[in-house]
Amino acid sequence: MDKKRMYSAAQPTGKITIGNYIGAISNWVKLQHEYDCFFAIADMHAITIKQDPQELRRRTLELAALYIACGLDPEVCALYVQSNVSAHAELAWVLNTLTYVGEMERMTQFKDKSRKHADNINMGLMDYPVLMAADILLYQAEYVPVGFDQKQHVEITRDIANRFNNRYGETFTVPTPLIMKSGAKIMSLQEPDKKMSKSDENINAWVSLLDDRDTIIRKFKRAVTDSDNCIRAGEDKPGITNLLTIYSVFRGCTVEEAEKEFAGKGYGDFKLAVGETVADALAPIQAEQARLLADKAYLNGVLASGAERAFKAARKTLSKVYRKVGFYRGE
Ligand code: AQP
Repeated sequence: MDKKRMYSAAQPTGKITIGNYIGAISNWVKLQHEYDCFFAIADMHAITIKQDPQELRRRTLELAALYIACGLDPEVCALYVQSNVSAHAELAWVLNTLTYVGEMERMTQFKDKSRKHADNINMGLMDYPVLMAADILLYQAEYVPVGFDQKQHVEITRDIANRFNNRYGETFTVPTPLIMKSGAKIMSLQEPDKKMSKSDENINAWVSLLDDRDTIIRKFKRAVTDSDNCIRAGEDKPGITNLLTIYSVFRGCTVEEAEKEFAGKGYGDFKLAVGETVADALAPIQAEQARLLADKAYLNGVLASGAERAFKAARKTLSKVYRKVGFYRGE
């Protein structure tokens, strides 16, 4: 039986954090053999915020190397750069005509980013969810593994897909967001009621996959917790809960097991252990990324064949869409 399709992506903006890793990339690695996977580097989404062109190019290649270093196998899944497959932009245009301005204005990420980038509330920022809908629907993906923050965007993708299918006949698979029970929302180390975000200006709020050992340990030592000195998870303890979640993912245990391991210990020892565990787990990923970046020809080859595979799948959907909406293709 054919494998079910899966699509996901991350933006080459800033430094990929352990939030992106836990909420998204590490799950892609686990699921890659079970599904027919397309994983993109979302550079077209990235430019909805001002980017330095040279940096964007550099970060795109770095993210490709990081995907592979984290365990994605380019022989198994299609790894490619979003802008290399023009069908993403083409389908987004059609889907724009089925999307209402009011819906886009209500999107949480749009509201957050408009506040953060008040000097650059561009159409692309508002249209971000429609481009994301195009990304997903092009591949007829059944599942989209994302962190909690992207759930709303997958839901609007479902609405747009249903709207298209109702108006023009069955065309798109309606996708389901795949959100893991644990780790779908890793919180800021400085404000544990806020999502960890790679564009957070406070560098102590996030840990990058590429931070060195000392930096990682220092950031965890500074993590904001609470004053009752009891290591347990709970809604009343967002800081400690976040650290327990991070520890359990990198240690490969459950949160309950982590709670038992640290029962009776102080916060200082606990934070140090979290920092050391994360640093130990990231060291081989960092070494592998550096090794891959030294072989640009290999990375270019991976991205070219990934784009070719993506293009083939995308073209099929786009032709169908163009036919359904009535675009003249020569008769
Ligand atoms: N804190 C998080 N916890 C769990 N998952 C997360 N993701 C992001 N932050 C967390 C998931 O990572 C994937 C890729 O995210 P993205 O690159 O598309 O950007 P984003 O969701 O906007 O993440 P950031 O880090 O907050 O980026 P910036 O600061 O550039 O906006 C997605 O699946 C996301 O859910």
